[in-house]
Amino acid sequence: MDNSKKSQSEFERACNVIPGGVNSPARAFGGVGGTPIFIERGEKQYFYDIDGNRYLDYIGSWGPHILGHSHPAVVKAIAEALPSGTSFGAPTVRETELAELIVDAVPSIEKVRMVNSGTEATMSAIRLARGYTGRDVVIKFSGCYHGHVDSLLVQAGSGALTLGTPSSPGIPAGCTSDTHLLEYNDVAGLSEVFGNIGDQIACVILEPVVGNMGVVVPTPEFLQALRSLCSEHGSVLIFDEVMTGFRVAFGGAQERFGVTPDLTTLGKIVGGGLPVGAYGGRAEIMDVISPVGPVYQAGTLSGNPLATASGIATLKVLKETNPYPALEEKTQRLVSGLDNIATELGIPHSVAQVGSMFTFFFNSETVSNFTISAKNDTEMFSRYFHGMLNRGIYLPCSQFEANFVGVEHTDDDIQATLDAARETLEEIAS
Ligand code: HOZ
Repeated sequence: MDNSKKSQSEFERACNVIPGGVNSPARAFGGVGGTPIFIERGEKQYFYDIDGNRYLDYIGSWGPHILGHSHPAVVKAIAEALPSGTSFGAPTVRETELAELIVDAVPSIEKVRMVNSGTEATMSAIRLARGYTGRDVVIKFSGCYHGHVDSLLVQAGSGALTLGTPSSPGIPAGCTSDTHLLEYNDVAGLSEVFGNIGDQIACVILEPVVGNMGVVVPTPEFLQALRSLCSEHGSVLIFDEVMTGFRVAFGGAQERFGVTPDLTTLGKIVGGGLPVGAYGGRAEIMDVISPVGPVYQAGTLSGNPLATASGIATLKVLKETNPYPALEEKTQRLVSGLDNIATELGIPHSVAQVGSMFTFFFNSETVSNFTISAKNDTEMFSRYFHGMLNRGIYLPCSQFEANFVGVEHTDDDIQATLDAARETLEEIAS
C-alpha cells in the first residue's frame, strides 16, 4: 500500500528489537505477504492505523471485541477500577462477581478459576484432567489450536498452520508422546481409539466450533460421540471455548448445541479485551485444584482488578442486550452475499458460519477437517486479503482463521464489505 509509510518504518524499527516485529505470529502477515499495519486506536467497528487510514474490523482482536472497540460501559468499568490499584496478589470481590456471571451462563461450569490467557486455561485444564483421572493420554484434533501449550502444539491451527509449522521445535518428544491426533468430525476414528485405549485416555480436547483452521462446524454425530464415549470410559471432555464462549451464544457452543462437556476453557470475550483466560467445570473436578486438591496451578496476576472489571462489564452488556439473534442474522446476510458473488464469478469457494463467526474459503469442498482445509488456495486468499485491505476492510491475515462480526457492524458496513468483495473478486477472476 502507498499510504502505509509510517507502518512500514515502524515495522522496520520493531524488527530490530522484537522477533519478526510482532508479539504474536498471527499478526505478522506471514501468510499473505506485505507489512503489518500498526494500529493507533479503535472505535466501535473501526480501527485506525498510524498513517491515518480507517479499517472496518473483522478480527475484533481475534475475538474479544464482540461489543466493538472502546465500548463505553467497558471503558467506564476499567476507568473506575484503575485508581483503586492494578494488582494486589490477594482476593477481590470482582473475581467472585465474574465467576458468578460465568457459572450462571455456561452450562458445564459449577466452579471456575481465572487465569491470564487462553493458553494458560487449556494448559491448566489438561493438567487437571490428568490429575483427576490419573491417566496421561490426551486426544486432540488436527487443525484445532489450543494456544501454544507444549503437549497440544501438534498439527495445531492458527499461526502454526498459517506459517507452515504445524509442530514446533523446542518441544521434547516426551511432551507430546501421550498426545493422540485425530481428524475433526471423525466419529469412526474416535470410536476406534476409545476401543483400543479407552482406559488410558485422560481427556479429549476440542474447539466445539473450530476457529483456527478457518471456521469448521462440528457434526451433531461427532459431538454426541464425544460426549458418550468420554462418559462411558471415564475420560474428561474439554470444550475449548476460548473463541466460542459468549460468542456463538451467551452460554457458548455447549448451550447452542446442547452438549455439556466436563471442563470448559474460556478467554477473549470473558476479558472484554484485557488479558484473561478461565477454566471451569463440575465442582467435583475443579476441587482437585490447589488449594483444595493436589493439582497445582497459580498466577500472580490471575483475577486482576482491571481485567475482571472489563470482563464483568462486557458480560453484563451481553446478558442485558442479548445481541445474538441480530448478530447471527447480520453475519448470515454477509456470508450468503459473499457466497453469491463468488458463485456468480465462478470462483471455487465454500463458506462456513456459526453465529457471528465465519470463514470464506478459497476451496470448493466443504471444509470439515484439517485435510480439506490444507487444500485452501492460499495464494488466492492473499490477493483477496490485500484487495480488501486496500478498500478499508481488515480481515484476518490468514485463510486459516475466523472472521468476527460485532454488534457495531451496521447494515451499511455489511453492504460496503460486499461491494469491496465484489470488486476484489472480480479482479481475482479477471
Ligand atoms: N487464537 C487466536 C486466533 N487464532 C490467536 C491469535 C494470536 O495467536 O495472536
